[in-house]
Amino acid sequence: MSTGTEQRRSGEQQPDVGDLLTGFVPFPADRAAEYRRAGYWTDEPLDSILRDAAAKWPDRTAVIDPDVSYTFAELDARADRIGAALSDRGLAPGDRVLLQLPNICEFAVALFGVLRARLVPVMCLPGHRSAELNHFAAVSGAVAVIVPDVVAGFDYRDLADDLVRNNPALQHAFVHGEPGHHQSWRALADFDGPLPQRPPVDADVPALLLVSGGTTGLPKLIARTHNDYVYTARTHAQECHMTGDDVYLVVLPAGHNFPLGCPGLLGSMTVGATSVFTTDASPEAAFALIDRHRVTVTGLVNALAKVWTQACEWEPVLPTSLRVVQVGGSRMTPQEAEYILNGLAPGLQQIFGMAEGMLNFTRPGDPVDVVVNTQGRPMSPHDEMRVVDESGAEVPPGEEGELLVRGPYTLNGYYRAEEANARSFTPDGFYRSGDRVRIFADGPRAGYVEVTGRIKDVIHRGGETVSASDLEEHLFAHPAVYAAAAVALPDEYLGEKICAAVVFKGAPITLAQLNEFLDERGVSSHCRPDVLAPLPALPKTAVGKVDKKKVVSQLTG
Ligand code: OOB
Repeated sequence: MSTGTEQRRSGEQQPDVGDLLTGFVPFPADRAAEYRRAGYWTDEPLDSILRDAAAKWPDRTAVIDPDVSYTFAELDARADRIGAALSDRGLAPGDRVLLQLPNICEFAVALFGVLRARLVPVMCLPGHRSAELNHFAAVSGAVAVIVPDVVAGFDYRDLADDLVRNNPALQHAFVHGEPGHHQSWRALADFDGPLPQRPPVDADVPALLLVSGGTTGLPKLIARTHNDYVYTARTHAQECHMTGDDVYLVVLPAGHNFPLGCPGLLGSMTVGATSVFTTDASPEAAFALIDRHRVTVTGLVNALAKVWTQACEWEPVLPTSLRVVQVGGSRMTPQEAEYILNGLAPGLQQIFGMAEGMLNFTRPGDPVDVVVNTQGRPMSPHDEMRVVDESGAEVPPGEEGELLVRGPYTLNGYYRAEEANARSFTPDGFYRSGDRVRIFADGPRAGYVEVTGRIKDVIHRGGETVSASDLEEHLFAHPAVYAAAAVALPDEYLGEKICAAVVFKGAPITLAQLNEFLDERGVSSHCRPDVLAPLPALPKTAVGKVDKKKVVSQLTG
């Protein structure tokens, strides 16, 4: 099990990973030793999750989509075949591969196939387009891309052409479906040859690259090590009391940290649970699937959880087998949490997570007050959290500030991003999350976190700084409001003016009516919207969070 450690200890040569470690910031040796001592890091390669599941539960169903299903043994064998084929094509250990498949079983085959070949997948989302993909290719130096042919009217083969044209290192484009002039996935899947024999994996090197979830600028790459990601998936599944009787629905894009490893697909595998893939998140389709496969657990972003809850009022088939829904990704008010808890499933688990690592979540059995009013507590006893003010000094217990984190599965630096790293980390290695939080100091919520907004999500109106999330909470309290985003629009006199972009449940109200309501709630006059923009829906990011950058660009043309 601990081959990686032994190698480091004996000073033997590290297994070859090409240039993978260039621009990777490893865990410092003292903390790494501590995490190993505590038993968190087990020096197992990430793909051992599937190898072990196939050994323990060969005949159990691992993955299901509308077209196929594979047992753990079948998935394992398919991954080996893809791994062998990719190695045969000349892809070498440590090489990066952009992986952009939709939520289908082949996603799992590709992920594990890439890992079996000792390659490092870059986990792209189906919603990413040329700007993001070219950025990921350039930063990671990827040598290959795996895409579907056409999904939802978008031809990913054209995207592959674009990538090959712009990135000299990117030599291979594999297409699942009709390959056109690219290499076919089918040929890889049919390959009949052995996986090359290789020295053991060093579990302290990156296993995969996740993309950051920020909505400002292009996403950054986050190298997650074998040790930290195996620990995340396994521990999260345990902490959620998942068992082999559970069935997990992968409905958010599978390459996102949440449905992938929190506990998601990988966590499910660690306990022998089945994962069901779907590309259709509509309540009608999802409820039918949940019913058919008796799905017990799923992870949703806030906006989707609300849509599903609302649909429970009229859909003929209800998701009655759901034991718990995990909701995370963006701020959720207590009213929204209550709405979801009362309308969608008997259990709600709030998750405050990030691709960078750190996970907080409410636990099974937590009192309703905690489940509704907090975003949970840290996954690991070794997670270190500091809440600081603008000067970097820790605030008194229970007060708000920026969350800084460090721990056994939180990154120590973005991949190949020295400049961002100088800003995003403290000298003693804490990640500056940019999230505004409070950690409750006493009472039943003690030790639990409340996310109150983003540090930088403020509107500079005249000389005042207005918190967008505070205003959103007030907007949301109005009975006519279904969803709202407070954004800054440029203004000649004020610098920025406050715009409330609002989706109404029914007939819209006027700005004057809205401001009268805010006045009654005691919202000071400089914090009230100057403009009201009723919208049919708020634009979303690739994973389905409200995309404020897009809200602004929609409104400013
Ligand atoms: C998840 O990961 P990312 O990387 O897409 O986004 C992380 C950011 C956090 O820094 C925070 O700003 C926000 O998304 N966030 C939340 C939240 N969960 C995430 N803000 C308020 N309340 C929450 N519950 O979004 C993610 C990763 C793993 C599990 C769940 C979510």
